[in-house]
Amino acid sequence: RELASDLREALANDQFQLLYQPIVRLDDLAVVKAEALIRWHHPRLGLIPPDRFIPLAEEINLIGEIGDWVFRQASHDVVVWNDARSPGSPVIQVSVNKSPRQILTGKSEEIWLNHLTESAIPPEYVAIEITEGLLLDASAEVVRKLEAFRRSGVQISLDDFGTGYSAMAYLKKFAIDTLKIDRSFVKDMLSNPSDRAIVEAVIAMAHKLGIQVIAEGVETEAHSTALSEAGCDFGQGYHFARPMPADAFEIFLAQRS
Ligand code: G
Ligand code: G
Ligand code: NA
Repeated sequence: RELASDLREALANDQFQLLYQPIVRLDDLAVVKAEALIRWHHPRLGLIPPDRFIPLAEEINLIGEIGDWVFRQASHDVVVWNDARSPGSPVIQVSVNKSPRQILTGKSEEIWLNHLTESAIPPEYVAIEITEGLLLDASAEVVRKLEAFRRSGVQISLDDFGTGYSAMAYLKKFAIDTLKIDRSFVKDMLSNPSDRAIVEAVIAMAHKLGIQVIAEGVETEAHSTALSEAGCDFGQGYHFARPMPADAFEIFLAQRS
C-alpha cells in the first residue's frame, strides 16, 4: 500500500506525463487525431504503466483528480497544435481515456465542459474514449453524462470494440461518434479470413449507423492499405508512430503537413 501513498503525492510532485499517439486519416494519411496516454514516472520504481496505477487510483478515489489533470493537460496541448496548424489543414483532435469508474463517480462532465468554456477551447478539439465495460453499469445516469458531452460538441469514442460480449447492445443504447476496432482483430486480418470479415463488417455496420471507425494496432503498411480498402476512416499503430511526448508530437505534425 506504499504505492497508494506515493500515488497520492504524484500529482503534486509533477510525476505524471502524457504521451500522444498519432491517429491518421487513411485516405490521405493526414494526422488528424492523437490519443493521450498517461505515464507515471515513479522516483524510485521508474516508469509505471497505467494498467498498474489506474485501477489503484480508482480504488483510493484519486481517479477524479488524475482524470482532471489529464483533461486539462491534453486540452492545453491540443490548442497549441491547432494554433500552429497551417491554413486549410485539418483540425487536430485529442482523445482522453475515461475508465468506467471515472464516468460513474464524480462530476467531471460539468468540470470539463466548464473548463472548455472558460478557456475558450473548441469542444471539437476533444474526444472522450470509453470502454464497453461501461455497459455493465449502463444506468440512465451514464447515458445522461455521455449525452452532456455530445450535446456540447465533445465526441465520444468507443474503445476496444469487439472484445466485450455486448458490443451491439452498446451501440443500441449509446449514441457514439467513433468506434475503435480492437487490435486483436486488426493484427490477424491479413492471414485470417474470419478476422478480415469481422473488420469489414464492423466498418460497414458503423457507417450505416453514422459512426466513424478507427483501427487500432496498425503495425504494417499492408494493414494500413487493407484497412483503407475496407473503407476504414482512421488508423493508429506502430506503423504510423508510437506514443510520444507533446513536443515530439508537435514536430511530427509539422513534418507531416
Ligand atoms: O499506453 P498503454 O498501452 O500503456 O495504455 C494501457 C491502457 O491504459 C490503455 O488501454 C488505456 O486505455 C489506459 N490509459 C492510458 N492513459 C489513460 C488515462 O489517462 N486514463 C485512463 N482511465 N486510462 C488510461
Ligand atoms: O486500448 P487503448 O487504445 O487505449 O491502448 C493503447 C495502447 O496500445 C497504448 O499503450 C499503445 O502503446 C498500444 N499500442 C498502440 N499502437 C500499437 C500497435 O501498433 N501494436 C501494439 N501491439 N500496441 C499498440
Ligand atoms: Na484508449
